[in-house]
Amino acid sequence: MSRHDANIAYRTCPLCEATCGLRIEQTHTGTRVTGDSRDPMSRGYLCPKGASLVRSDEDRDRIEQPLIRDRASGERRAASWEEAFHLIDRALKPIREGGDPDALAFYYGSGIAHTIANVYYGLLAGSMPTNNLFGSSTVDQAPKQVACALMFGHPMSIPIPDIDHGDYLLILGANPAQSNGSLFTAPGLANRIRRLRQRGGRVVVVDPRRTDTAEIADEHVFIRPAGDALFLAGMLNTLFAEQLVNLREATPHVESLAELQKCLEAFTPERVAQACGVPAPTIRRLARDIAAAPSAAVYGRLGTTTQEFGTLASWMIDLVNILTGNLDRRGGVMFPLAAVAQANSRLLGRQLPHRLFGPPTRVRGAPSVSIVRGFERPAVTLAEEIETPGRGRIRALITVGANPVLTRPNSARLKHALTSLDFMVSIDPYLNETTRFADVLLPSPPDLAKEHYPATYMQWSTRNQARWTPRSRPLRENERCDSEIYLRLANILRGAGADADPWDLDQSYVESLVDEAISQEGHRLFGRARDDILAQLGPRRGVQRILDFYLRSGPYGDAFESGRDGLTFTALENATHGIDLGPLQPRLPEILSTPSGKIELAPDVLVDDLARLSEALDRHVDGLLLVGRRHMRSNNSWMHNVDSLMRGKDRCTLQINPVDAAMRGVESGDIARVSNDLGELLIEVEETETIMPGVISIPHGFGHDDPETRMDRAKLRPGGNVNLLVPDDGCDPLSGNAILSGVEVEVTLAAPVPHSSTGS
Ligand SMILES: Nc1nc2c(c(=O)[nH]1)N[C@H]1C(S)=C(S)[C@@H](COP(=O)(O)OP(=O)(O)OC[C@H]3O[C@@H](n4cnc5c(=O)[nH]c(N)nc54)[C@H](O)[C@@H]3O)O[C@H]1N2
Ligand SMILES: Nc1nc2c(c(=O)[nH]1)N[C@H]1C(S)=C(S)[C@@H](COP(=O)(O)OP(=O)(O)OC[C@H]3O[C@@H](n4cnc5c(=O)[nH]c(N)nc54)[C@H](O)[C@@H]3O)O[C@H]1N2
Ligand code: SF4
Ligand SMILES: [Mo]
Repeated sequence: MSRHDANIAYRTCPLCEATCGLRIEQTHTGTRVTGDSRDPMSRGYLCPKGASLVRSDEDRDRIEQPLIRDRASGERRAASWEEAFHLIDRALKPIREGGDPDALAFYYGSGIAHTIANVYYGLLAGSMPTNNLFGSSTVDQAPKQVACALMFGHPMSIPIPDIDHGDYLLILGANPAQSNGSLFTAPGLANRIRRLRQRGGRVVVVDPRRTDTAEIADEHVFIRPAGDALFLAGMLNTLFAEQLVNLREATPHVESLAELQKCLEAFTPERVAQACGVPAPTIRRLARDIAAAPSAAVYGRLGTTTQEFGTLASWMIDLVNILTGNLDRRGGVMFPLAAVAQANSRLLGRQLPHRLFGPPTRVRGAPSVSIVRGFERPAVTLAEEIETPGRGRIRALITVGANPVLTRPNSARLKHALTSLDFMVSIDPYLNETTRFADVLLPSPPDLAKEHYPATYMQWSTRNQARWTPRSRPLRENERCDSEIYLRLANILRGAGADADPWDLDQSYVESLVDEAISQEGHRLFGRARDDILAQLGPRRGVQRILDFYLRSGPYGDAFESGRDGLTFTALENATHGIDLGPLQPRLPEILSTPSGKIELAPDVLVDDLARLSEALDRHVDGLLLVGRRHMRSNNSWMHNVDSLMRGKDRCTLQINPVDAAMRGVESGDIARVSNDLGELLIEVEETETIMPGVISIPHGFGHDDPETRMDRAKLRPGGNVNLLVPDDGCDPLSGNAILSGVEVEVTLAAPVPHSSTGS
């Protein structure tokens, strides 16, 4: 089928990390979205969100042109793009010229990775001299990136399960049957898990909830929230004690094995069992099973990172992979090699040791970490950096694809802090709980009007592939492409003004990419003529030209050498269903860029943090511990305005074990009050045996009761905002990541279910 069939468009679904191939067909009854059966990765798989992409795009509550808010009256009005950009320029001038660069802050949300223009130009706009760079990375995966940077040298060097060839998979704190996977691009992950088992393999899920993923696994093991590092330490201890360590191919590449063994000596399975909630014999058995499996992979995700021992747990997950000889090995965990901007490859130049830690934050001295680009400050420190007077106080904020009022801990505090800003700009298609504080809201266009390439997620894909998505429809008169929005904003921030040509900045950006490559020893383009490369990049501009540059200079590219085979943007453009670049291949030692050039098994900062872990061994908890969950039909705080996804029963419920429910006098259907020192929340009770006693679960992203927003359907079923209960004063001390899991709360009856008094 040609790309140019007027009624059919193919595109990569931008809504989650699975990056499924979609087929979008205009029929006489409307638009139909199905899975692209010829996509080399997803092979026809799609989920209800992908199937609702057109509905989401056509949502009448989406903002179509810039909105300006009048501070005095609070009224909002639609404005032209020109007026909006000129207002931003005027309002930011005193901040830009005030001699305090930290007065300007950025907050990048999860929306950023789903648009290719965000990945390049959004960050370009953010490359200002401010230290106040924030984002959802530090309510999410920062600990994993910090652990991998310390062990392997680069924060993008995250080994992922080679699931299609593996014999054993241990999953901790992830529920891909609902989330479709994260830091692990493998569309239809639940089907891949089923196939692994059909091949005779084994899948074990370790989670305080018996999740949908656990339902399709061989075994489920309950674990206390934040117990993972202790549990994994017990497994590692077993591997050493029972002489099961077998590094296989990694043997010549590791450093500090003896130190590692020593620092884990105290964490015997018997010693950790009580605190992590997993019996010692189970810990030993799982360690033995992994060591004995022909190949095995341990995969941990959100539940293992958004907790007080996030970096330790992330480290230990890969230690189990390494010590059982499963790193960089078929069927184990492997490092992908993406076609575009694989930042950790020596093919793209000498890999210098990565500077991971930046200056600590101003108010509480929390770490800032370089995990994507620039040093990111922990999201949990955003409110205090706005509230606390002095040099460096945030006075202006730019948010991009983010809704931190609902997604960041201590929502009430952030909401209040936002009212004290001098100026706020948001780039987002919705007037939501956060963007309603913006003085100017710039709407990103709907997905079908966007070009796309999932550059970020291909760095964590279980098979190497490349797939380009052209616009499925042209931009409408009022719409501006993301590239233009960011480039104009970047011009303003640089002092070039609202009228400067955005494409001049694009030109100088591409020139800087070429200059960097040709001057970097070891890069495929080292020593090449700048003009020759720029000429070959030809008349394209924007993300297409940047992608052409990265593809051609990347590991599969033609290196701009005539007559040489290799990937180019043109080749990709012609491949309607994408280009399959094959299964993952071993990358040791090419991937390593630590100071020693080896895998650092026992980095000092991690070993030192074990003292904190030891203190958790004897901790006693009185209350219930809160964890989250995700549902296939939701997407963090957004997509709750799409009817087709919101059908069915309420999903924002309090899941509680019947034993705990009985002790607190609540039952299914009651409205419970969930509370702690920080706040309280009223929410419907759902009793279920699938949750561990002592633990409750509430999903995040709800609480759509703010009358100032424009998400009318979401408001009909607002749900409660769990982040009213999650404190922002703590964080994982190594990565600065938020602690979302394991927050202590109490549950009491607020209002009984109407029928309970009649005894039904
Ligand atoms: N308690 C608790 N809190 C959590 C979590 C949890 O599990 N429990 N999960 C955490 C995690 S993992 C994350 S990633 C964060 C997410 O936190 P956020 O990134 O703050 O939240 P999202 O709801 O994903 O916000 C995405 C925003 O992008 C906008 N958007 C959609 N499409 C586009 C587009 O094309 N362009 C632009 N510019 N914007 C777009 C949406 O309207 C929405 O406002 O939440 C975190 N918060
Ligand atoms: N449908 C849908 N898909 C999504 C999203 C969405 O909102 N909806 N969000 C996207 C985003 S931003 C992300 S980051 C990914 C996340 O993808 P996943 O990592 O799969 O996230 P969750 O589905 O929240 O699963 C986390 C699991 O951790 C468990 N857990 C909580 N605390 C602990 C703990 O201390 N230890 C252990 N072992 N487990 C624990 C929870 O019970 C839950 O089952 O999903 C992405 N995909
Ligand atoms: S799984 Fe993710 S990428 Fe695939 S269709 Fe659903 S939302 Fe889109
Ligand atoms: Mo996330």
